[in-house]
Amino acid sequence: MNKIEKMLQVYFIAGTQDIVQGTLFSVLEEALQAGITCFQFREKGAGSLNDPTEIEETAKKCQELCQAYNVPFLVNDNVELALKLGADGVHVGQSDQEIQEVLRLFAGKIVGLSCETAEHIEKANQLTEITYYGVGPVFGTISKADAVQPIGVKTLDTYARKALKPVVAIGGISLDNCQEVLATAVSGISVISAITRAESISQAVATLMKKD
Ligand code: TZP
Ligand code: MG
Repeated sequence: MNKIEKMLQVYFIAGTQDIVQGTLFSVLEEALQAGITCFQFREKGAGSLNDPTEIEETAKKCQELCQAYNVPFLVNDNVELALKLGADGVHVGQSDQEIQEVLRLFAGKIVGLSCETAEHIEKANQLTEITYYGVGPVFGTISKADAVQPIGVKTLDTYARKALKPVVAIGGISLDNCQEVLATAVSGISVISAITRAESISQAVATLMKKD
């Protein structure tokens, strides 16, 4: 397993809108203590913060927590914020800022791209600088209102085999279904609710961890 594959093992994504118990910081700290391998700050959707200063301060505090645990800190979509904070990288979707431009701005840093179709994977395969692909949604999700139709584990496996970069699976992954996801060609799993809504964050992280 290389460094990027290791980073993708238990990839936690969250913003303040995802928190049902405690605060984003308390949940993130507990997840870091439990051994998450990457964190993406994603302040987005219903209930998310609007004030840019508040968003920046929240992101900065998350970044400091990640630094204390030596875990990569990535920012979703907001390229400007990621650059301002000196984040370890950025994760963008197909309809966010043009990927070629993002790669130019984040040369030498981590750049993740969401891929939902075989065409997305084929196009991404032509851009050697992309670090990893986020593929899904694998299952139905409660955390993204505009998520596209789930692809299921079989298609996930097909896409992960087509991919020339490590793949992290996303969307509706739970403690009950994670083993079938881990049995595919993915390097790891990314989750929001499986951690933010966990009864025990430490047990959740341990269950989601791919055994090597
Ligand atoms: N992109 C595709 S599904 C999704 C995102 C950000 C949400 C994943 O959240 P959950 O709670 O792990 O299904
Ligand atoms: Mg996006």
